[in-house]
Amino acid sequence: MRAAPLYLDAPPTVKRVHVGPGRRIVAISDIHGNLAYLRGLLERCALTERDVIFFVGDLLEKGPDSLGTLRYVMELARRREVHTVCGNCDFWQNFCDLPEDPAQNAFYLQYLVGRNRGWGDGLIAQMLHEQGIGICWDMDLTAAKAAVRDNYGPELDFLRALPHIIETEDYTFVHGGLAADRGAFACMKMDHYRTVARPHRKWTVVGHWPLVLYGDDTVDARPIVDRDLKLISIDGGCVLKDDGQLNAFFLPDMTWTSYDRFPTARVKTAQAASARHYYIRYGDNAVEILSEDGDFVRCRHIRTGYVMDVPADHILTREGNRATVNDITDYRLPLNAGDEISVVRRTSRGIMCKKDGISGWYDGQLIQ
Ligand SMILES: [Mn+2]
Repeated sequence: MRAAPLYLDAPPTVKRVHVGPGRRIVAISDIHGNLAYLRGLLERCALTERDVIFFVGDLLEKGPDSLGTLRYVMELARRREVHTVCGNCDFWQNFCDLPEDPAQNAFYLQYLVGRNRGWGDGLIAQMLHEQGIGICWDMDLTAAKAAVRDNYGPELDFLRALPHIIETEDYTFVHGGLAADRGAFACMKMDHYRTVARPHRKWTVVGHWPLVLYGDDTVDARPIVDRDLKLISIDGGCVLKDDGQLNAFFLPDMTWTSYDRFPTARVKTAQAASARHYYIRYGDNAVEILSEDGDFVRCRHIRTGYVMDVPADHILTREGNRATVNDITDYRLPLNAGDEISVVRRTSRGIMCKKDGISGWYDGQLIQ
């Protein structure tokens, strides 16, 4: 396939897919290079020959293995019916396909050397490592582009062919949201789409915006089915959130399953939900540190004034008593004795855990 750069304000490309009756659709979004989660999730889906898989964008970036994930999805698409929409982290053909431009080169250099602002090596960096090409500020980007172009033809072709929107008889799949008049990039990177979307004629499945960010005072990664908007939002925060999960949503049944890496255990004693709790999250995470006590710090959330004890290693940046913190809640999960939880982390003040997609704390002992 010849060079086909994606221009961000170009109209989105639409692919039409005929699914036919009686088949199960499996929708998965935002894998972000987490191949282990994808494998674990697909195992949990118990796929049959008649299933159709729709990847709803952001296969790549931020997670540990973008190249491996891309190759895995390409291989899966040879064996099964698989359709993939392009997410805002997926159009890396542009590294090779865009005309030479100093500003663009500066962006790619920053991305490569800065390891995607600290998230880690992404697709192009992995390809360059595989080719033995060093990444540094004075690297030869023209030579690097040629090496990627020459050695990754099938991978680049796969990315070039990704549509931004897929329409079936009954459903629409788009990574961010529908904004055709604003161009392809807007459809891929539509933040908090559910808060701006208008009702859809057809059920529309989106990823991109981690579900937990729609939550108010709890951390809830379960898919949202909004019947007024006919909108299904499925990004479980895989990779982006420390305790995130990869969701698979099944149509037409409107059921789902999920996968994460955390071991499960049963709780010995019941506990009631905390009466008051809050979720400090990305984008609204400025706090004042009030006091420090061992491996916890007492923080006051600047915008709301809410006071919460936070594990000290959740501090992302700090200047004096002002800090930003990684996503954290103080929600005490309502649990019955014998309930199964996923153990995210043990701390000196209880267990950070999840139950049925909701994150919180458990104060008691686990059944050994
Ligand atoms: Mn995205």
